[in-house]
Amino acid sequence: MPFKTELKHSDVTPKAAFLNRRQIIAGAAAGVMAGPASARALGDIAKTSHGAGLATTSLEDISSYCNFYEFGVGKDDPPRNAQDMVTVPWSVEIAGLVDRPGTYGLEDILRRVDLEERIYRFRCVEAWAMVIPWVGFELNQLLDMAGVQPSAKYVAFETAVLPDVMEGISRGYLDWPYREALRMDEAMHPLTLMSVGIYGEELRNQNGAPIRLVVPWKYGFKSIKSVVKVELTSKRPPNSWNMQNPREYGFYSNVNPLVDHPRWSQASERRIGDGVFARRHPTLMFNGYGDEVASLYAGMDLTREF
Ligand SMILES: Nc1nc2c(c(=O)[nH]1)N[C@H]1C(S)=C(S)[C@@H](COP(=O)(O)O)O[C@H]1N2
Ligand SMILES: [Mo]
Repeated sequence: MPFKTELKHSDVTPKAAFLNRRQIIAGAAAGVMAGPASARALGDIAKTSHGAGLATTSLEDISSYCNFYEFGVGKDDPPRNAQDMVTVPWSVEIAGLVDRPGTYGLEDILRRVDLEERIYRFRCVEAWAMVIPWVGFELNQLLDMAGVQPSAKYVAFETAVLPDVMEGISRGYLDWPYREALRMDEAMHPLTLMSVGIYGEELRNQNGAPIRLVVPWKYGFKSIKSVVKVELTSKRPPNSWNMQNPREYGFYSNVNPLVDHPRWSQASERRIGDGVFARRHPTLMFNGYGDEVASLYAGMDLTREF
């Protein structure tokens, strides 16, 4: 667990403030409180050294240039269309090969995990990139809470299906719910986060409120938003983009400059916020996290298992 010591911080106030805020909201008329107008600060979370030195993308860009197909296919559709999604209260069902299956309330989860801020590179399969200061906790903490059984080999995730507020649900470009999955070693890896905030604020709806996955060495579509279900399985689960177009989107989706998308190069990327005419940057193998994760794929042919 290479980041554990590096990331330890003793300030527990922010978490308490965050929990308290969610409870107050839950007790009030939730719908009235939802939306970006309320500041929804997570509190004064201590910065860690993870990602120090990377220039972060502005919150303005992170929250206005989004992919969240439940709310439309345009980058500016989610910020416009996601605001009616009610995220308090929220719970996550944990099912399948675990000792303690059940429905876990988000407040309960947050009370039991270590919240941290980590700055990660984020790379979309469409060859744009950001640097995002996430607030979250390691997925392995949630899995330990549920008690993973030895027969579990994969972790599957599902996004909420809310047809009343998600205009994309009635349209057929993806088979809902949005689904993603990780191999067990990927899911247990200390880099893999469940995020609940960005820049010290609760996640905005368009970024996957109130809880989403973040897997920084993989293309962005693996980082599934607004998660309501986590299922431990023995067989490899389907994932939405692979179901939609298996030729273009694989299961692993590791960032790899040497394996092009069938319709465009992955050798370079555009940084959101740089302006359209700015110089492109070379794509880094595993999005720059190779030292931490390359060993997970030793012996695999990454041009076939893309
Ligand atoms: N449920 C759901 N999760 C999703 C998506 C989506 O359409 N639906 N899009 C994915 C893609 S393609 C990307 S690049 C990231 C974008 O995250 P961001 O908008 O917070 O930057 O979310 C991922 N998670
Ligand atoms: Mo993406």
